[in-house]
Amino acid sequence: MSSLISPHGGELKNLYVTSEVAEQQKVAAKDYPSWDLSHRQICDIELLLNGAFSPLEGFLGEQDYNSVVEKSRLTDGTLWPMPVTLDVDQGFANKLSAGDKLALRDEEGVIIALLDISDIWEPDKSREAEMVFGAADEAHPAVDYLFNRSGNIYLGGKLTGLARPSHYDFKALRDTPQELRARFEKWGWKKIVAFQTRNPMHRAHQELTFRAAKEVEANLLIQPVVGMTKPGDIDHFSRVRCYEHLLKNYPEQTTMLSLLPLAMRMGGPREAVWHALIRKNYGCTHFIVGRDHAGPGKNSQGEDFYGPYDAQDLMTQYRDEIGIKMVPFKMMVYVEDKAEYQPVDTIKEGEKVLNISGTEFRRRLSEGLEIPDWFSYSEVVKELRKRYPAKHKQGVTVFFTGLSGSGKSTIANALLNKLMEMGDRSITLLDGDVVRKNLSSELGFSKEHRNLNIQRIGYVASEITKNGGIAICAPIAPYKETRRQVREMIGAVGGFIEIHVATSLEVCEQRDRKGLYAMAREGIIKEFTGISDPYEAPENPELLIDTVDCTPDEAAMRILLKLESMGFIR
Ligand code: PPS
Repeated sequence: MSSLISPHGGELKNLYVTSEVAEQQKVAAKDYPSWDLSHRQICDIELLLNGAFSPLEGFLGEQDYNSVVEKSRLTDGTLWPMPVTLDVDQGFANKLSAGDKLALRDEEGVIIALLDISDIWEPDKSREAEMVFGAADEAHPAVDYLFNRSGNIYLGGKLTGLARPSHYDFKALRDTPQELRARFEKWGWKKIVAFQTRNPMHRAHQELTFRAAKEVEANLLIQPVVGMTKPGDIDHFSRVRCYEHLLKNYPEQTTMLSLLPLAMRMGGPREAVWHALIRKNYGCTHFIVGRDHAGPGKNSQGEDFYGPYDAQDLMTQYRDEIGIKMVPFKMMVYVEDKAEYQPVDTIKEGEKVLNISGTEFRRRLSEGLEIPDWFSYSEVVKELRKRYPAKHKQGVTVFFTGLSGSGKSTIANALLNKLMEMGDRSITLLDGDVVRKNLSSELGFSKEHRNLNIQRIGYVASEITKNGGIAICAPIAPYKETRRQVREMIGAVGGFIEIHVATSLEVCEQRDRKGLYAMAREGIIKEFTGISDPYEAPENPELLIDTVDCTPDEAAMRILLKLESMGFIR
């Protein structure tokens, strides 16, 4: 463990021990209790160990935690706005005592660090939510995480770093604070303005960073977050490819791209101060804070959690002690007559301003509509179109539900053939009977087994959908809650349409193609849907079909038209 003092950014912690010591410690650690780190904890630990969270030397103890929550300061008075804590569940904590050593492992089981446990306590999560994020409202991603995903007990203590968390992607763009400081020194960069982002960068962002760098006559560091961002954000793989395209449009040798494996909390003003301190540790002298920095969106009342410039105000409050200068920016808008971007507060009366919101941008991507050059570079748009293809190129699941003998399989088969005839997507049919012969051959018809069966179908369909194919599922799927879960899982990766084949029980029983209803009535088959087991009809299916008044061919055509009207085929 060491500290480094350099002209870039002040004292820097390094919590790693040498590789020889690490090997010895790993052997000893075999006898310690061990904790598998969550993704967020791995992000936090990486930045603790490499000094990006200097002056912290581990996860906060109880007193420091209380002080940070209440005052944005460590107990020694140092400015630190964000609690960085190790949460575990009560059952695990019961086995630990202060003074114990704990081995901390990554997802592959590698010991990343040892924690010398100094504190074990149960935090008041509501107070943390109120004081740090401004509200105990689960619409805030960090509050949701705090209440629903993080453990109830916190462990504090100093860390000893044994191994770097591994990354297999974009290795050339990942730097520790020490490495980045060394690079600045080598390149002769004295003043560095950092830009933080969790979104793809378009022309407005480029103009903003250009202006910031010019204003303070500094080099520019684009340092996007690639750890955890707001749920629903564009994945970092696509974003980094976009940044790489954008980088070509900056003057040579002025700008650098480096990735930050931070787990954001979306904590607005406090998070801005935290981001600034992290950038100071990376050796930057200036930090851009724009509109709604690290904003979490709307609260459960539909109002913004923070004001658009609250983050700038808080940064101003700590101006004299933070050790890095803020470069504040207003929102940039495109002035059509001047064909250039300008801060919104400099627009003169009568000037025509153009803007495409994030929502509108996503709509245009999903409809395959034009995205103008003034908004973004064509290479960036191309990259995003690859990741977010227009609806007619996206995957989709057509999910049938209905009683046994209602006609699901026949219609599904007709639909399969019609789609095959069109020939532009790969199509998979997951028919109820067929699935039960293969994927779910060991399952029966209890509620538990039926749910498992539907979840398996949903999982396979979601993989097909995610990869751009069409999955046609035709199980009975009698339970509403399971269907809802499947819809949610698939909806997150592509299209989902539910079709209720609503042929009545009387008609199904009259047809009794397989003779199962007769056997169910006689009690030979138990738990038979509609007879001795419930069927919960969907309330809002995308389509309802009764096979009494249409042929399989007509039914399949109605589904094709539905898919067309929803944009999934054209
Ligand atoms: S479920 O509830 O969705 O898991 O059912 P599923 O896998 O779609 O059922 C497939 C076929 O199993 C036959 N079968 C039964 N259905 C309902 N209840 C009981 N107890 C039962 N036992 C066997 C039935 O023929 C289903 O086929 P379909 O194609 O729906 O007629």
